[in-house]
Amino acid sequence: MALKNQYLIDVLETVKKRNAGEPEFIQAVTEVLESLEPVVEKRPELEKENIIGRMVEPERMVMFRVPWVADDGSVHVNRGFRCQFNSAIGPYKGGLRLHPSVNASIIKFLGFEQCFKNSLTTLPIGGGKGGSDFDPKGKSDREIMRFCQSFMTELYRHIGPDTDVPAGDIGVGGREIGYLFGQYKKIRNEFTGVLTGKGLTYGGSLARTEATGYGLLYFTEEMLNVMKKDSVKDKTIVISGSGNVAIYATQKAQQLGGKVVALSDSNGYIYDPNGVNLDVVRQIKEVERGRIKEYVGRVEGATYTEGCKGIWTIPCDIALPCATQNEIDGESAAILVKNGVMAVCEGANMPSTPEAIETYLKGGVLYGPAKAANAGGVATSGLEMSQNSARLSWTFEEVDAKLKGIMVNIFHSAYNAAEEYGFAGNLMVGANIAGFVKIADAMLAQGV
Ligand code: NDP
Ligand code: 2IT
Repeated sequence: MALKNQYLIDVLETVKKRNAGEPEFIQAVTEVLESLEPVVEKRPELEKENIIGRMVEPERMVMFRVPWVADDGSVHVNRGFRCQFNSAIGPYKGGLRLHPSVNASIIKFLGFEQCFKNSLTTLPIGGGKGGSDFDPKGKSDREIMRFCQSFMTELYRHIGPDTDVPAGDIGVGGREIGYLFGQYKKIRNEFTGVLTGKGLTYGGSLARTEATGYGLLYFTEEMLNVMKKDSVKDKTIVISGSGNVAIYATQKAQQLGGKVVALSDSNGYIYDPNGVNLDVVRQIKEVERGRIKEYVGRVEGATYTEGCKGIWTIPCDIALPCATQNEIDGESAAILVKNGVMAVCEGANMPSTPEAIETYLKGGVLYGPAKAANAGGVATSGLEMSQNSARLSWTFEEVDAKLKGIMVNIFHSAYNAAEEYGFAGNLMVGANIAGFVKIADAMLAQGV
């Protein structure tokens, strides 16, 4: 889909020039600008006030040194980031990623997408993202703690419960949030909801751990109900990754009667034709922090294959990428379509390349884009913020019911916006537009 609107062409040119060498960021911006063409054509004030030009530039990007001492006494330095992308509709909100691949491009693409995702939730949260190129794999608990303390020793001056509220993402779960929170509290002498995904004994919300995976399935179920008069029940499902999102996507898929036959990590994938045994996966991943290949030694009939891309060659009705960006390319998408996949819903952020998305759309596959489909995590983070502000806590059932309501509503917002702007059935265009409009209106109201 090539841009025709001159204003959008100019904005994209500037983005490419200003962010040369940042392919993921340019990829994320290009997709959104292509979707926004009909809105910009319809609303001339967006160009007059240069809303899009302002939206593609983060409000603030901080980059900092994170020095830490390993158990053997050696001294290491990593690079930390926090990208505060847009605060038009609320304090910056978004996760922290710890992975060796982290760089400015990845943090900016995640921060940019987060703005639209957070807007779709209807909660008052702006967009941001952060992280570091620190590799948590193979590190001891003490090393993780010292790294998190050092990271927060700089980050604390940029965040706050009404300014910027980080949470987890790849490599950041309950353990890391605990260390980060502890350090923030020490430095500021304040007990506040400055992070979400906290433990239940110190302000965390029930159902936040499960929220992204559960939300993904609530979205998928609604999409199948409305667009195919069908459901997750009895479907064969392939899920990539075996971290937080993949595990709770598997749990909810199984509760809805689906059969999850494969999971992966960055080394390879397991295939279990009988349906994966989630208790075994959770023991390996959550308790032992082990590798997914250990599954085959514990469950009869399962096989392991090296290399993570091969997971998309397994025939399935529903594919749920829940690992990382660009994990499904055009070639993998073509195999999924050839094998008769009915729906692809994204638990990970930007897991499909532009070629993959084009392949789904041409192949008539239902496509649930990340910004909409994985918004359940941050939505529940928003609910955690509400509970912290009110100094109370809701039951699991209350939070889960709100999460479900939000995901069903997000599906309909995207579905309706797509229809309104002449792209009926295209949830990517619909989600981008629906997320955009609220932020744009807030920016217009607040002046330049
Ligand atoms: P985890 O760290 O819990 O798990 C990540 C999983 O993805 C692991 O199985 C990991 O394998 C795999 N993975 C990570 N990087 C790569 C890579 N470069 N190539 C192949 N596999 C990889 O993270 P989450 O489950 O929290 O996050 C998964 C995805 O979901 C991410 O894209 C994240 O941005 C997105 N997301 C997360 C939300 C949340 O609330 N946590 C909310 C919304 C989206 P390995 O162990 O080998 O590295
Ligand atoms: O990508 C995401 O939405 C997240 N990692 C969750 C962010 C959050 O603030 O809960």
